[in-house]
Amino acid sequence: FDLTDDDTLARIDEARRAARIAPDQGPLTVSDPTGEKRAIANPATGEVLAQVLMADADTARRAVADAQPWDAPPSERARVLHRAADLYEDEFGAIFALLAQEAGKTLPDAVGELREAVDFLHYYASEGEARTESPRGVIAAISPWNFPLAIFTGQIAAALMAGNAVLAKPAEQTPLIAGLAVSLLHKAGVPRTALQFLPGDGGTVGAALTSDPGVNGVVFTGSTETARLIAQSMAQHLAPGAPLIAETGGLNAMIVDSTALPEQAVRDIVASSFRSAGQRCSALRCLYLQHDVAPQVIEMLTGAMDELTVGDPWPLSTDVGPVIDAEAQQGIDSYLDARANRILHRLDRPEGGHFVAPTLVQVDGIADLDREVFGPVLHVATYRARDFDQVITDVNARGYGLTFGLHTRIDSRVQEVADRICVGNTYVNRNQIGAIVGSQPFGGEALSGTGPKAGGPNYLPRFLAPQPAPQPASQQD
Ligand code: TXE
Repeated sequence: FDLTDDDTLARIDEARRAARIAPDQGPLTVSDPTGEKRAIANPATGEVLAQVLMADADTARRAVADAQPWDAPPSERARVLHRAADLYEDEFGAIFALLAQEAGKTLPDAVGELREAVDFLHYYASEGEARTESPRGVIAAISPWNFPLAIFTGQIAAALMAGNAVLAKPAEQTPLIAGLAVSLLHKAGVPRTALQFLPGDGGTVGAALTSDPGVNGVVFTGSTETARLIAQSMAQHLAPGAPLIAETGGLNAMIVDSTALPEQAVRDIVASSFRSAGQRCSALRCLYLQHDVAPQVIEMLTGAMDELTVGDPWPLSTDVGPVIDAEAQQGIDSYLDARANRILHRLDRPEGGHFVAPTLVQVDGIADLDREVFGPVLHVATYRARDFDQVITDVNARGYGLTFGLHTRIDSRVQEVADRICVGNTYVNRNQIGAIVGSQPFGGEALSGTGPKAGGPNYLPRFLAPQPAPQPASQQD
């Protein structure tokens, strides 16, 4: 989608206006599902989009009992997933409408997300076609709301392509877009017993899945705290060896040194911190500016922030949409209230909706960040040239390991950072934004995840049963 082309924009607008939301979508496969309805509201306007039946623990247990691995040759599974990718593209209007209305995504973010979901389907289909190992069996896929299509689809596509049965539990906030994805996968030919859809609460459906001995592995993306709970539950209830493939949060830093090109750095800082309203696990949270360029960069940065339009993500002019819900908004507000005397710059907040205005907060360093603030809040520290090594040490010591950015024109510094920084993804002189399926696999280290990286060659094999160790050749005389 070329968003600079007026005809394309008109076509998108017409398609998303025509999209109809299924009013009461719920679990798609279990017969007579039980649970309670939940109102799903647009985070920018408060408008209720649908009442969705959220599965309960009993429904989740019945889904596990019904699950059957996808017993088709890999070439057939690949064909179906490629076809699903085509169906996703055909449904762009409904997908963009839901990404805006349910998840608060601007159109450029929604386009990027659809692209990523489609790429995951094609990539895992191609990666898995030649694999002959057996599936693990039944995989629970538990996903967050911030990439409700791309992460949701990526997890499912890898697990399905390996031949597993998948129980897909989307985040509480985004069951509509996830339900649309599952219905497109079914339409493409994924059997309903191999892909079941279980919208529901983490503490009930998520917990029921991760403690059901019928589950053979869990793929999870979300917060580090939830990953810990899931690991504990699996250790207690699942067979030994059932894998947990987890991608979790980050406290991502960037260094801008005095040789960096300031215009480029500022453009990348704004994109890395405020795009998707800062609700990306890869987002820049702590910016280190070399002391002598700090005043200039901060002035340019506050100027660039003033150019951002914050508001309902539906109009094309919006750069920063809402955060996901009232709880997220209140959490960020109280975090900022407690740091009111350290705020360097803050935009105005639009009326209504769950908006948080992009904000700069002064800190001494990453050690001051006591948690991941999942919103458009950027912390800024300065450092002196002689302390460069210490900055890297501090970032590593903070314990997360997802992304790191560096703006410099000194080649030896790039190598030094690459050798020392402990993160999954490093970005040099460009914006620190997520994955490119197939060419830039994405995933974290330490508190940020277990690996392997999504969108890379080591991911899908984790969904296959380990091969028995080769027997030593017997001695024959
Ligand atoms: O997470 P939560 P959220 C991270 C990001 C941030 C978080 C935001 O850094 O920290 O995700 O997503 C379910 N047993 N990443 O707030 O609350 C819950 O219902 C089983 C990292 O949604 O952890 C939801 O479906 N499941 C990233 C899912 O877990 C439970 C990319 C996530 O919820 C549960 C995107 C329980 N006890 C976001 N409790 C990356 N590293 O790639 C909750 N859930």
